Amino acid sequence: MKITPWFHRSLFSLGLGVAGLTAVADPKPLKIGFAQTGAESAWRTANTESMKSEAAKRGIDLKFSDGQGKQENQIRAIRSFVTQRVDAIVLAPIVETGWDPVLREAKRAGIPVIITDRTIATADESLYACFIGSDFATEGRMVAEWLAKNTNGQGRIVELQGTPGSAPANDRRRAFAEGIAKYPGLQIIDSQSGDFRRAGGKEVMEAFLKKHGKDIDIVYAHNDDMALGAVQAIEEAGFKPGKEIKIVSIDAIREGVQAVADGKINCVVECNPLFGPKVYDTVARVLAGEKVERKAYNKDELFDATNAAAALPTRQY
Ligand code: GZL
Repeated sequence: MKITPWFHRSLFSLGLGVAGLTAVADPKPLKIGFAQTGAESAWRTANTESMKSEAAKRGIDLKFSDGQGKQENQIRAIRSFVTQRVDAIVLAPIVETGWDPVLREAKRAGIPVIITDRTIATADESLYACFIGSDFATEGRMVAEWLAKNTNGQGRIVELQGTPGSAPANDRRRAFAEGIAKYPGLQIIDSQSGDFRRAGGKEVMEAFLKKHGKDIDIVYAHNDDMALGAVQAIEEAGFKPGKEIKIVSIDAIREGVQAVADGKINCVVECNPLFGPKVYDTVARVLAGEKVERKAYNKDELFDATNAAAALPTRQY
């Protein structure tokens, strides 16, 4: 039976070394393996920065792996963390499915797993301790409601989807479609993945403009990087983004909120990436054997012309 590290550390921190009440060296730093999705967007960069800087602040020995957008790289990283006998594993899963076998290996090794950022689909809930991230379905609904209110329920929509198979792409697509279903005047006329990348958003928008031209009233982008790529494509095609073609998006990265203040994007719903502190607090509680909430959702707010400029000075990512 693996003695949980908290037991080691609390003894050391209380100065109760193996030989009883003797002065002992600092406890071994907590060793955490973090399998990050990749580096596809400004959101991801901010999330990585939050995880790395907070680990440094807390003296955590963070084993960081950049999955470079491939699930097999993340699975390989988790196996390596198990071999290194880390105290806990944090996974930001690029896609929803295919995790059970490697998470079973971590479970057999007695290493707790925290899922962050994107959810996974599994029948075996014991494979991970909890989820920390945003509620993508709520984000999709918030964008749909804003559109219904600000376009009196009329408009032909093209959709820039996120990474195929990822929870944010699946949930944002489904919830948005459900949200606009009540308004028959709001129709999605085309939908394609830009893989959450700025270049992807630009390329797909260029193709949409060639195919649909002036028939496009609205762009729904699953993240700001693709929305900003679409802004570029729309301007290069001679249209006015935010005016002739409305744009709504999710993430609320600084550049996205700035584009709202500049009138080029009409609405962004926040998806806060700065949850490093929350992750490490939760890891400590899990290692201490505490019961933690199964899903801990971050608070997300909406920015449009009424509040974007005022929000800019305090935006942290
Ligand atoms: C959402 C996150 C998504 C962001 C994108 O939590 O997984 O991936 O919306 C990022 O910007 O690439």
